[in-house]
Parts: sequence; C-alpha cells; structure tokens
Amino acid sequence: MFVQPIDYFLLVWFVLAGASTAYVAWDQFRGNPEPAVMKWGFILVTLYLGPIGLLLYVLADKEPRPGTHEEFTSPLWKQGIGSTIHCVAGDATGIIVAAVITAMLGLPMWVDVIVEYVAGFAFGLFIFQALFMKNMMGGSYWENVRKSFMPEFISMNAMMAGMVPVMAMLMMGRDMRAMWPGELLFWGVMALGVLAGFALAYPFNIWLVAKGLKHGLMTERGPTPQDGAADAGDHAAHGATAQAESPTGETAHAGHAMPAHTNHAHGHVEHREGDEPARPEPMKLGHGQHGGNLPPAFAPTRAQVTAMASFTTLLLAAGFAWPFMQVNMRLSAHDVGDVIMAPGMIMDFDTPGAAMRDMAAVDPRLVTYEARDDELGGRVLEPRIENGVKVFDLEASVIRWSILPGETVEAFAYNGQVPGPTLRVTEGDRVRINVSNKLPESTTVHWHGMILPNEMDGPAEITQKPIEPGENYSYEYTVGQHGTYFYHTHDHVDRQQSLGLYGALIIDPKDAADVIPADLEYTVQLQEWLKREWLTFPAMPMEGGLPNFFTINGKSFPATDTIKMKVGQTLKVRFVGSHTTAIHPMHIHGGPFEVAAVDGMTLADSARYLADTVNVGPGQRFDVLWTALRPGKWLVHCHIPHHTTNNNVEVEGGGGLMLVIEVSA
Ligand SMILES: [Cu+2]
Repeated sequence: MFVQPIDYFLLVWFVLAGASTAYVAWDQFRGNPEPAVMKWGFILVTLYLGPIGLLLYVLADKEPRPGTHEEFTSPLWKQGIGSTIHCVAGDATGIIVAAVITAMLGLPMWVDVIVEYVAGFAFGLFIFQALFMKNMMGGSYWENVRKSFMPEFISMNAMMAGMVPVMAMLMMGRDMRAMWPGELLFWGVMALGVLAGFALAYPFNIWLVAKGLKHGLMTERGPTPQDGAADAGDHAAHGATAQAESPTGETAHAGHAMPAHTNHAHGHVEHREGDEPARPEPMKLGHGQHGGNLPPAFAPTRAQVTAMASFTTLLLAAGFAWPFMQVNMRLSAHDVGDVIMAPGMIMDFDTPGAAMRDMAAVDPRLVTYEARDDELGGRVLEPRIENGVKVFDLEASVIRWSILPGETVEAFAYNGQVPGPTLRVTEGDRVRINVSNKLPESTTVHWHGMILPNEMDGPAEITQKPIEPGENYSYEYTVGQHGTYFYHTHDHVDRQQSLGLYGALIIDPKDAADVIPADLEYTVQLQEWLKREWLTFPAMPMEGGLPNFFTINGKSFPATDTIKMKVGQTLKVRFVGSHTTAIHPMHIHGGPFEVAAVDGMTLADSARYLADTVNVGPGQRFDVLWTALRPGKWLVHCHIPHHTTNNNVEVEGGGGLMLVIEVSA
C-alpha cells in the first residue's frame, strides 16, 4: 500500500474526506434549510473535495444560527459557490463514473476525456440541473433542460478546462497508479482534478448567478416541527424572504437575491413558482426571471452569453490540447495502469506503453521473499540425480534483496538470490533445469555460450513460447564444453536481466589436464542497479535509466566479500559480464594477472597475455590468474570511478564494484 510518500498523504486525505462527508451528510439532513438538490450537491462535492468541501459548506452554506440561512447565504461569493457546487456535483459525478468505466474497459485516455465530457455534461444537465431543479422550479422537464443548457455549457466548459489537464497529466505522469481505479492515487487525482475544475468554474458561476442565469444557494424550510418554529422566527427577521409553509414545500430562492452591496440594489427578491409565467424573459437562456429582475443595463444579453460560451470553449480546447502535447493519450489503464516511472525518463506524447512498462519500477507489493542482509547470492545449487541426469530447479520470483546493510532493492531473482544459484557441472553431464515462473510477467532462460539443441536455447518468441506467469518449462541438454559460462533471462531481457535474472554456469573439464590450475578461485558477477525514491528500476543506458548502485555477486562494497590468501598463492578470478549497461574495466592492484581463458575457452599458452585491467563487456567472461606477490589488502575494482560509489557516495574508501584481496605473509 505505502510505496511512495504520497501514499501517506492520501491516507490522511481520505480519512478527512470520509469524516467530512459523513459530517456534511449528517448536518444537511439534520436540518440545514435548503432543497434536497443542494444537500446532495454539498455531500457529493465534500466526497470529492474532502476537507475543502467541508470548508465550503460551513463557510458558505451551513446555517450558522436558526433562521439565518437566507441572510447568511446572500453574498454573491456564497451564491457563486452554491452555483458551482451544482455544476461540480453533477458534472464531476458523471466524469468520475465515466473515468472508472473507461479505465476498467481499457479505453485510451483520449477516449476517456471525451467520454468524461459527454458523461459529465449529460449527468449535470439532464439529471442534476434539469431533473432536480425541475422539482423545485416547476415547469416541464424539457423546459428546464433548455433553460439550463447555456449556463451549464459555460460552467461545464470551465470546469472541464480545469479538470482535464490536471487529471490527464497526473494520471499519465510518473506514477501511473493514478490510471487505475483500484489505487488510492486514482481517487486522489480525481479529487485534485475536481478541485481545479471547481476553481476555474467558480468565477464563471459568479457571473452566471449575478446575471440570474444560474441559481446559487437557496433556502427551503421543511414542515418538521422544529423547522416550523425556526420559520416562525425567520418570518419576523426576514419578512422579505419566502418560506415553505405548505406540506408540499415551497422554496425561497435566496439565489435570486442580489447582494445588498452591489449597485443593482435589489435587496432580497422573492420568487414564487407561480410568478414565473407572468414575467417577461429578456434572456431565454436560463431561468430568465432573474434577468428580468435586473435593470436593462445589467441584464445579460445574447452577445454576452455567446462571448462567455465562446471563451470557455477556448479554455476547454486548451485544457484538452495541453495533455495531448505532453503525454501519450493513446494509452489506457490496461497499458500502463500500475506502473511508476523512473525520474528523468523521457516520456512524451508518443512514448509507447511497452517502453514505459519496460522501464517501470518493480512494484514493491509483488515481493514474495525478503532476503536478510547477510544472505549471499550465487550460492552453489546441488543437483539431484534422476536416471543419471543432473536436475536443477530454478524458480523466478520478485524478492527484496540487500545490496548493502540498510539498502535493499526489489529484484527479479532465481531461487530468492541475486545472482541466481551457481550451477556447477562437469563436461559431458546431462542436465535438466526445471524453470518455474512466479514473476508477474513471462520469462525464459538462455544458456549463454552453450552448444545445445536449438529449442533449449531460450530466446522468447525465437525458439520457444515465453513461460507465462505460473507456468513451467524444462531445459535439458548435454554439456559438451567446459569453462566459465552463465545463464540469464531471454524474455524482456532489457528489464529482467537488469533486475537480477542471471547466474553463473561453471563447467569443470572432464579431463583433469584441461583444468586451469590455481590455489583458489573466485567468481565475480557484475550488475548495475537503479534505486531511487524507494523504488527499484531496471538500469539501462538511456535517459532516466542510468544506474546509481553497482554490485559484485549481489553486494556493493563494503558488503562485498574479502578474499583471503597467502603470498605465493595463485587466485583464479572468473569475471562474468552478467551486467547490462556498461563495459567495466576490471582492475586488480598489486601486480599483473594472466588472462587464461576468454568466454569459457581456455587460451593456448601462446595466446595468453599479462594485463592488470580487462574490459568486461556485457556477456563476456575472462578467467584471469593473479599471484599474490606482497602481503596486504589489494583491491579488485572497476576503473570507472563512478562505478565504485554507492549512489555517488564513497563509503570506507569506495563502494560498488570493489572487493579486497587480503594477502597474509
Ligand atoms: Cu565499471
């Protein structure tokens, strides 16, 4: 659940949003004197805006003391909030329902935003405005639809112009958990989108209310005994305002009233349904009786409304265009609905979804095993013998691996270790490796450098169908070579090998004369890691993919092994290019070594050479013989200094691709 810092904030947000909504719902139905449509409006908006909705409710709408609602809600800024609440409650509900459905169906984002606009507009116009308002305003349903259309169009355009870019940009931002309704972040982004929509729609709603084209807050007192009592007092205090006295409930529309401080000098204007047909309607665009109450100089004109509609259409177009210029709107929640991207990755409006999944962080929630700090990778796996065949079981899964005390990575690993277990066999052995895939994606295994039947070679889609999650595959062949080899994934290699799916395959010669003699031997398997913002990304040589941690056998210095030997002894180091992003010039202090084998093949005496650095490229292997000449601590390290740091920090003299040979006299 908590994989990013934002998740802690979201928890606080949703607890407050739940409490705020519960309070507003309770308080509204306990007796805030307004029509049900406004009660529901505030409840829905508080559901979306949490504590901000609560703030709007108590500051602009909740009756502070009995009988004061009409006066309390009369200022224009509060009327504007009431009008915006209307719009947002209806439109946002339509938008959010549409967003959930399009995400579940896996429709692309560009379809999503269009469906959202249509659904939001339809829900707002046909249900929230026309249907609910009809109950209060009277008139036919279609008359209400017609009257509501232009004000709803202006308000909805402004709201979507605020909501769409915020939603789209954040849903398709680095943390694309926001694409999927099953994630808390999705709802957080919806909330922020609604807030942006509310903020942009608010000034337009102020204008619409001021011009009498939309309703603001209204007072409606029910026939319940205590409300009746409150009404009685209200009559005295606010004689100008109407109250509901009949059981059918008549409505007083404080929203019709222009605030006293405006120069329109309306005071409180009473409106009763019955009056409506009698009044002339200079503007047939909204609830025209309001316009009818304004002096001719201030009543809205068709030109004004058209200009407002045109301007908000421009805002809407801009709100839609911006995300299309920034993010790939052709992608769906099914494409990228759960991925978190590396900081610095170039993501533009035509970056493919597959590219994003390739570079995405390992989801920490998929970890099935947590390794201890002192667990080593590359441990030799003993085979079991079945009918003379050496059988190994490899299981690929997502683990948490410790590369340094206190520094872990989420890795794709064989048998819960990085590197995977070392398979040590003898030339001529028949081997069978049962691979079980417990990863969230398909995989295969390739036996690097081996001469074997083509169908055992491993490349996904080339020689075999990938092993799907939960499935198994057995590789079986006779080992005809000897030397230093390795195995690694050959499906989505860019991602999977970089995350740890590799291991050493050491083949001893059948003939003892072929052994390259040494007193000790040590295998060095290299890897790069990218760990940022609590997440592990596959390291790769591109923007946003460059590594910041480096390991030998799954550990960064100073957590790497120390090799102990005596002066005069010879050490065979098997360098394995199991890494994926760079060429590492591996250097040993204290004297030269002899390069005795390359890529598993022993060099003829005449071809062997002395060196103190060997460039280990991805896929390459070098067996080198180093003789301890002097006592002391001699380093083995990569000669790219950055590769001997841990997240750019040197610890105890270095980091990363470094280990010590401790030679005693
Ligand atoms: Cu290096």
